[in-house]
Amino acid sequence: MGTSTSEKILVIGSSGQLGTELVQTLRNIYGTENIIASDIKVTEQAKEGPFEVIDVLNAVGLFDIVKKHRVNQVYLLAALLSATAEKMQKFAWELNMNGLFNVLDLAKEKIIQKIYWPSSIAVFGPNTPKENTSQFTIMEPSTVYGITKQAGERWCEYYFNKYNVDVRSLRYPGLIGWKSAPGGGTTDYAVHIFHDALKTGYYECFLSENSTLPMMYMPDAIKATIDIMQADAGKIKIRSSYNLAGFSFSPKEIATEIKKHLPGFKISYKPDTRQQIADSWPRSIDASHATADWGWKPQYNLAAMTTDMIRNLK
Ligand code: AKB
Repeated sequence: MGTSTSEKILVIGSSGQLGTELVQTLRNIYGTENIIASDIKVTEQAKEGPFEVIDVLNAVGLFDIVKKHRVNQVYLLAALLSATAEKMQKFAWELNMNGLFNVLDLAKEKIIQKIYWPSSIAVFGPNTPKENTSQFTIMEPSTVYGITKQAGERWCEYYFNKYNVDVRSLRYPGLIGWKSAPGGGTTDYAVHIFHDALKTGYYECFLSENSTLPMMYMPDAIKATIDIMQADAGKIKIRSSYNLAGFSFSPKEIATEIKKHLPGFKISYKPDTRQQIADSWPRSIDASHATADWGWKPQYNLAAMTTDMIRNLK
């Protein structure tokens, strides 16, 4: 499958929650041989197509792989997420920032032509207005992860303005999918809840029942990512990162939705350190700039996502 293309795309951190599905979609669009998956160690993905072991902190190793495959686009997904970054603060800064610099510098030197780099709702903080949070507002993130994403956004914009680097970015909400497991995030509960509901009929949630957060179903996240990367450069008016919205819900609301499919399902709440992170983030996001600039429109809501998750996980 695939169309003939001049694109050679390297996905760094390809075996994670987003990368697993993104690589499959990119391969369907551009052809398996044109998508090089890569991670810090060999994973099952190595059996499915081109795969390289890459430590994004090793700039020379990264350059060698880019040259070897004549890569012209990089999707940089390797990062520590919010909960893990709180436990490994200095390493999170090193990985999330220096990894980005190594890729931005490849584009500055015109070795690659285009970069995708994910940001997050974690760029917002406790002083940010919580409802329908706008693109341009108070940010002041209070987590290590949020600080790295905020700084990263500024650097992306700087490299675009100063060196004309074509870098594109989205502020993902919590991502929910059935094909791959999340790792180290605060929104991970929204995936775990489905697995436990189907396996044991019970889930103990690490956030409190009314912690409403912005979320998105994976097919929408993949579509947004491909859409922004395929848009004409002139349409990308924001070179820090775009707000992106799917739908918002609390643990109580998703539990109620799951009960419509699995009436015996039970949930209890035992908030841990991740509660403080969730409390610092917006409850809903205004994505009107993404809609106006490159046509963003989500397909899924809470009910449609829940039905699809249960159908597939069953
Ligand atoms: C996390 O919870 O850390 C991530 C995110 C919202 O960026 N899913």
